[in-house]
This record gives sequence, C-alpha cells and structure tokens, in this order.
Amino acid sequence: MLELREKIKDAASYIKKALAGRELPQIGLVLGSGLGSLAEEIEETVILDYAEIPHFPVSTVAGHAGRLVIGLLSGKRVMAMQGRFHYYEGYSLQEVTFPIRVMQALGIKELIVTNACGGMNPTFAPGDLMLISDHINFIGSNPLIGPNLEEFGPRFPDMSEAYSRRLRALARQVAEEQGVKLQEGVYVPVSGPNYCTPAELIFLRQIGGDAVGMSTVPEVIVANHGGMEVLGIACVTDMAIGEHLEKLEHEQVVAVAEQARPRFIQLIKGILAAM
Ligand code: R1P
Repeated sequence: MLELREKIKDAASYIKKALAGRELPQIGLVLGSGLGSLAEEIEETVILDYAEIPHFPVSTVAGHAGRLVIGLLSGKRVMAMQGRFHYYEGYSLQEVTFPIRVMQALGIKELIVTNACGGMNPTFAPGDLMLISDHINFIGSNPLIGPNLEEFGPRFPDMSEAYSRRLRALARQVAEEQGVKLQEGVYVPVSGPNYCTPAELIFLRQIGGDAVGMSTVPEVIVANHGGMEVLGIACVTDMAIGEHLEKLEHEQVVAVAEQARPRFIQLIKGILAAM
C-alpha cells in the first residue's frame, strides 16, 4: 500500500501537470454546503473532477459538487474545493483532509474554509455570516493521529491561533466597508450525520460554542499543522437552540446557504482582493 506522503505527492504532481505551466495557486478555498457556486466566479479556470485526481476521495453529499476549480478570483490565484469530505461519509479524517495536504504540497500558505452551520448563539439569525474566531474539536477524532508526517509539520502543533488574527481583522474590515453584517464566534463540529438533540445543543452552548456543524475543524487542524494561515467563514443556516429546537432537513440548510450567496460571494471576493 502506498504511504500517505506518496499519495499526496502523486495528487500534487497530477494537478501541476494539469496546470500545464501556469502559475501555482496561492490561496486554498474550501466551499461548504450550498456555498459551492462561489467557484463559478473564478476565471481562467482549470477544473478537475475529484474522481480523476489520484487518491482523491469523492464527494457524496448533496450541495457538494466534487471538483477542484483552479483559477483567478479577485486577482488572486486560488484553488477551490467545490465540495468537501466529511467524517460521517465514512472517510477517515486523513482522507477528509487529504486535499489540504495536497494544497500544502503545492505551496499554498493561506486557506479560507467555509461551511453551513447551526446557530447556537441566540443573537444570530438564519442567513447570518459568522467569522470563526476559534473552535472546539468535538468530532471525536483528530486527523493527526498516526505517525507524524515530519516534513509537513510537528508532532505537537500549536493551536493558539488556529484562525489567523491578521486574516480575521482583514475580514472584519472588509465586511465593515461592504456593510455586510458579520457575526463572530466559536464553531463546534460533531461527527454527524444526525443533527443534534436538544440536550446535546444545550451542552455544546454551555461549553462555549456559538455554532455547530459537522466539518471544517479537521481541515483547519491539518492546515495549522502545515503552517498555513487560516480564515473561517460560516453561514448560519438554521437556529440550533436546544431549548426550542425545530425540525431540520439538509435541503433547508442548502436553501438558506444559497440565499446568503450574494453577500457571501461579495465578502469572500473582497477579502481575497485585500489579502
Ligand atoms: C448538514 O446539513 C450538512 O451541512 C453542513 C454540515 O457539516 C453537514 O455536512 O455542511 P458543511 O459543513 O460541509 O458546509
């Protein structure tokens, strides 16, 4: 069986070859549920289906297209994942974060992660965008478990600034200039795939969470291990308040994320321009 580092190398060389001499991307983008259409704004694209890239997992969730879109957005060379992988799909967290390793191997040093999440902070409303200030890893595992890839990062990586202070300040500034309301808070991922029970949500709020989801943190941990600067923007698609919880379906999550799309796209483009 090929080792993880060999698989990363294979995938990175495949992408390099597909870029056929063009400059390599500088900034990685992970697009969450219902937010993938941002990739349609990218110009001069090279588009690769996950299925054609060696060792890449394949997206199985509605609202996650399953392709890499590489090109120019706001004048920056980006590599966008139109569709991400989740632990609940049955992938290991190493598989979930494989594309982040490939980004690292391609020389990407800045990563913007996005997601659709449930708002646990009662001051939030569906459709709000939330700057992720920090996270509590409640997914039940960690992508760095196993032999450490020394050439990618240290055994015991620091997590004191998992979400870059500099990029957060930049995002706040751009949101203010654009007049876009930007909430801020702590994101807590659970494994899923079921949505949380009222008692679970009361607990997650009590331990300091503002938003709950099923993704993002494994990618952020790996990116930090690899020394990348990370910015996280979540779209609050529903209220996840234990004391008065309503029924929720994924279609609703995707639909609300799609409604927030114009503000989301404007904000990300503005941030990229300022990066
Ligand atoms: C649930 O509706 C799905 O939406 C969110 C959850 O994590 C889960 O996958 O998707 P993203 O986090 O990928 O945006």
